[in-house]
Amino acid sequence: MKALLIVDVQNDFLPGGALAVPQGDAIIPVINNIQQHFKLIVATRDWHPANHGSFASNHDNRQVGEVIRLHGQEQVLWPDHCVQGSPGAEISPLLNQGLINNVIFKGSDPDIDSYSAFYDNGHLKETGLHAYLKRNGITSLFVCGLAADYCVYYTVKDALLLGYEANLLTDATRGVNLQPEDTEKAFKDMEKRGARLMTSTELLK
Ligand code: VGL
Ligand code: ZN
Repeated sequence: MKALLIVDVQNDFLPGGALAVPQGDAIIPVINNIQQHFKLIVATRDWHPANHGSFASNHDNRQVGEVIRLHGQEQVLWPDHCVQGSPGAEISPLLNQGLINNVIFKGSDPDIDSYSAFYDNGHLKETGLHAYLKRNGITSLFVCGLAADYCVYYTVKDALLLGYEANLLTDATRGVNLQPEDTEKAFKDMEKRGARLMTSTELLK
């Protein structure tokens, strides 16, 4: 059984948002177009408290893009984004949400970030996604959303570690590209680890 996993298509990751992914909005019609081909759809939301340790604003003399150690984990510092209850944390109103069966919230612990939809960045706690997918007999995942070089990348890596067949929908994701090649590198690494890269057109064939 297959499922579609829509990662963090939230206002703050879209043009005009606090942590806008270049051309992030281009993926929304692509995702809307494929949803009806899945019987199970799960969305994730980045869901940070205002005091989250990934926000540069919560550290003295630190800039966005710097890497620090946060409770033993390497942590890129970000602008404040997806603050719980804020408009930026809402799923984009342009995304069709009528077919979404479950929403997984992640990143709520101020002490550790959670790029992956399955675990925090230290692999210490599960989000509940794996249990939900198992309960529903899902063995194959089709992953799309934002950002290709962070939350989508970490989600696909964990999906493979957990034994799912992982498919990345390459035209339904975009990257932040703090470094210009980051998305390309993430695509290559996912493929090397066993993910299948395909476009939505190939999926619909
Ligand atoms: C993300 C950076 C910080 C993402 C979330 O959704 O890819 N990236 N928080
Ligand atoms: Zn975040």
